[in-house]
Amino acid sequence: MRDVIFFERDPYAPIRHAYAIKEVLYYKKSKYQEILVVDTEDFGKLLILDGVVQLDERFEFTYHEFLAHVPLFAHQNPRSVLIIGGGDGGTLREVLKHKCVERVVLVDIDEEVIKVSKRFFPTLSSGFSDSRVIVLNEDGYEFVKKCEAEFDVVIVDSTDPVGFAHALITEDFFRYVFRALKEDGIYVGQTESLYYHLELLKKVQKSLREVFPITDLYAWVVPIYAGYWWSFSVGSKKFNPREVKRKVDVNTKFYSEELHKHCFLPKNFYKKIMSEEFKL
Ligand code: AG3
Repeated sequence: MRDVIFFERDPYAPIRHAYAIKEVLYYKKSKYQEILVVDTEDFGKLLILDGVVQLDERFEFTYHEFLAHVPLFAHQNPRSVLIIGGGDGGTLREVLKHKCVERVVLVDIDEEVIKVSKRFFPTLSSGFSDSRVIVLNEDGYEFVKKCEAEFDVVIVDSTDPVGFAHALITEDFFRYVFRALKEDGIYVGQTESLYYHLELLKKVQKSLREVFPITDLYAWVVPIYAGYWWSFSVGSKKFNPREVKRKVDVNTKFYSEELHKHCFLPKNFYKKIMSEEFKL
């Protein structure tokens, strides 16, 4: 069985991952994308959108824990959280671990992804039944445009920022996010690989600097994403995102106060790789 191979079709990475698969469990073209679920020998099930692996059951925690807990613990008292994308529920599951969170609005354009996750990924989608959660299937960009001083934390858990997800890394979008946040709010978004997408990352950081008084960058290793060293960009109105503001009382595999501090890029290194002259 080990010679049935799925080749990832990741058009934004100069390398292709190949997975030994056991079974194709689901395939459908939704209104927005091609959805594929396969079972593998080594990673458990994979969720694949338009040929790009979004998550695997074995290592998804590496991405979801850092995407969610870093901005939430950098905030003193996050009560209202917006997740854009994240239809698989992984980020939602982590956000809901915070007892102070009273309301989470999850806006994913594609309701099929949520349905598929409920069916094949129960360990990720468990949070959808929590009474604090409101799910909307609409365009995240358009949704944010309508919000004003509503959220403590905004998390963008999008597919690669191309196609319909590209709008989510524009300066216009960041201006709407800024307005949607309360006066001490924090934004975080997944911003691709530090190695392969550095130029894109620099552009995102530049746009964030135009909008937010505090911007920063952290990264963690996500073993299934090409480039591995995955970046998360932060825009903050008041809090220094490098500091942990509350007792870390959530149950996680990796995330901890120690790793919170560790995952931010050392200041001089951050400055160096963000400078225009620096190329990889
Ligand atoms: N969000 C997508 C991360 C980007 C993956 N890109 C890639 N491998 N080229 C993940 C969704 C999980 N909630």
